[in-house]
Amino acid sequence: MTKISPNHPRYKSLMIREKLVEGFREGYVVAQGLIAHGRGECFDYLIGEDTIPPAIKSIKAAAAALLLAKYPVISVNGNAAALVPEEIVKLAKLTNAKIEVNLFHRTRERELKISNVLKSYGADEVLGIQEELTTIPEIFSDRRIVSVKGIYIADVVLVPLEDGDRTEALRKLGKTVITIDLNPLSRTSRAANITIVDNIVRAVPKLIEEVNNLKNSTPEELRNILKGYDNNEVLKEVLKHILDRLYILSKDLSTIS
Ligand code: PTJ
Repeated sequence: MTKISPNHPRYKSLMIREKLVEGFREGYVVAQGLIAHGRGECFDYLIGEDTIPPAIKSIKAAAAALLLAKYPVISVNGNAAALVPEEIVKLAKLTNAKIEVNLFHRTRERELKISNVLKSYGADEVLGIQEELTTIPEIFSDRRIVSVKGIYIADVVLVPLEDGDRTEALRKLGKTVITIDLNPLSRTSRAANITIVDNIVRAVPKLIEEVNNLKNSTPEELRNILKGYDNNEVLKEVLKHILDRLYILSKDLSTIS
């Protein structure tokens, strides 16, 4: 790992990159994942590299949906495994969710490596590896291959850093789809029921916190949170946040931290 001084002004961001590069060297992050992260970083700059108010609304709705779910599943790809493996395992335990490895660039070797990473952080079971698999319709990538014990029967699926195709297909199957995606304009962001526009490294710990806050709420209270949530409105708020921020910066660049 490259040695980065904690005094470097972009220390946090550089450390996130290092985790992905490490995953790439270990063979479970794909090169395309590094490019995808670069796109994410660009949007992170635009929102101000912080969890913004619309994302907090989405995190609350996501926590409510996970707590109400009968069969929640967290889908994990290479980038998610590199950036938040411990937090994914923690969130799964808290919400009784299954963890399933589901890859766009699917290889047996990567599946096994990702499963081992998650197990090293305490996951008891990782689906998508050796149990029976099936396919879901209308997806033109290997992401159509899902576990019959996981995504196939899930009612709520958390799919961080996803591609639009599968989000749309999962919605058509009647599932509630939660995503984490820094790009508020992506097809996934627009197709999901709940989109958390935030960096996965900030969003998952905050989601864990919110699940802990809400875990003693009644189903009625949780349903009310979901009733009051409108994903389109949230995405518009994100765009407005970016516009306002850029407007302020266009007047005075010194306000950037
Ligand atoms: O591990 P695999 O084989 O399943 O492949 C994973 C990648 C990420 C390569 C694959 O899913 C892919 O190509 O994804 P996309 O279509 O590039 O979409 C990734 C989305 O995640 C983009 O909209 C990015 O802006 C966003 N993104 C990237 N890094 C982060 C992020 N969102 C939140 N947090 C991040 N750190």
